[in-house]
Amino acid sequence: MDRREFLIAGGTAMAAGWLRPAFNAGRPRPSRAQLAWQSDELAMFVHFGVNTFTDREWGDGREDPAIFNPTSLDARQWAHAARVAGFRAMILTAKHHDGFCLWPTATTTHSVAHSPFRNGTGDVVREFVDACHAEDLRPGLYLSPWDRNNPAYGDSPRYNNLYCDQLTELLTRYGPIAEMWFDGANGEGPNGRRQVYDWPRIWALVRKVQPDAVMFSDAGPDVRWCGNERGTAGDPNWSTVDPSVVSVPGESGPGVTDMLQHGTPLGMVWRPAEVDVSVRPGWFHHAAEDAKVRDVDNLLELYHTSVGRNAKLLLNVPPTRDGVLHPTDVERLRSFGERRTARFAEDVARDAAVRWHSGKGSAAAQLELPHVRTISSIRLEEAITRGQKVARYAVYGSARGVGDWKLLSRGTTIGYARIDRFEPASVKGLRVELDVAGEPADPIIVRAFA
Ligand code: FUL
Repeated sequence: MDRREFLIAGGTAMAAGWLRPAFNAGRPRPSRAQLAWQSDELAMFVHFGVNTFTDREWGDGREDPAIFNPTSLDARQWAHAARVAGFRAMILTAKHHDGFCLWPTATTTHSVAHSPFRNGTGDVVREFVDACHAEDLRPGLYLSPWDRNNPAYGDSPRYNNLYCDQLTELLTRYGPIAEMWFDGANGEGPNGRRQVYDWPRIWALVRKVQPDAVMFSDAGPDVRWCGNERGTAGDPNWSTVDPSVVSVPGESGPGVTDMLQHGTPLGMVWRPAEVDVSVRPGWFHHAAEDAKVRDVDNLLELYHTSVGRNAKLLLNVPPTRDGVLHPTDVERLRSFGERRTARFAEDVARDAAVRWHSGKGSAAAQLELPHVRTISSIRLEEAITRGQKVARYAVYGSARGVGDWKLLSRGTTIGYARIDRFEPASVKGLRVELDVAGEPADPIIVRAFA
């Protein structure tokens, strides 16, 4: 534990009326896999498939595999661009709603094996996973349950078997998969029938074959959708949920979006939020959107409204028909990485002397910097290995070191990370006041940036 961590004990969260009075001893904490997932902070999403060639967002399943022909596919280029920008994981659409499989599956002929790609001997999932390893990224896969091509879809037991066979192929052929990504889309199949997915079976299969993978969906079970595709986690954002609010992916109902956005204060299950958003208007590449790639300011904003709000950012960057990322997207990724690195390069509170106070109903950390510094941003971190506790906080700065405190920012939850920006202020002293619920508080980390 470094010097900037300190214990804040005995605070209360009574001011926050929506909190229950105290944590119980069994409060949820992240698993090893959930911790690893969150500390990636940034993952890149890769939407690629027949839609790339038809210029559509949702294929109807009647695409001819012959259209899939990325002549210069280079997964290493995707992975390198992600790595350079500071991303630590990457997730590929192994199968989207159109049912076209990017790996040579035994379950259907609707796959790369029946396309001109590498003369029918190609395997995009393999190239993707190899590229992840080469660039030190953790691989994840999206296997859409909705399948508009497969004739078994809608014959629920039959399709569930086939879907589990597809999952088994993906989870047994390619080594460790860090994240399995599921959505709740559940439209009609080619025969007009609706499918009833067997989620307990699907989840149990993943858990059994790859116990270290996290599973994403509206209903987790390990990490949850943040409730929108705009790139913003809720504020507050608890990593805990009441799992009865959304028990299967795709469920709608009162309170669902609210819960996905904010979590449940002191909820009984640890299920942190993932923010999926595209760098372009669409999820798949469309040449018509080449001038609509988010700029660097916009990407930094996304970083603040996701990672800076206790969530993970899953930023989609779709390859073109050639099978490479567009130069504009590559450039934006690189600048995003550079701007972030420059912004957070020097933690001016690193050598601060830290004192902490705790008493009945209040807890505060006080830092004294070696010199007066101008700061405009602060990053707070809870020790989430012991759960999430802070319900409210306020940050004050003092130009003299102590006394004459001026409010710099205030907010609700912290969790893994909370990043605030404010008008530049000259400070020698920093004071962070916390409301924690009930029990003794745990170490928090305070970082400050120019
Ligand atoms: C949704 C899909 O319907 C979209 O096409 C996209 O893949 C998005 C990330 O998830 O459920």
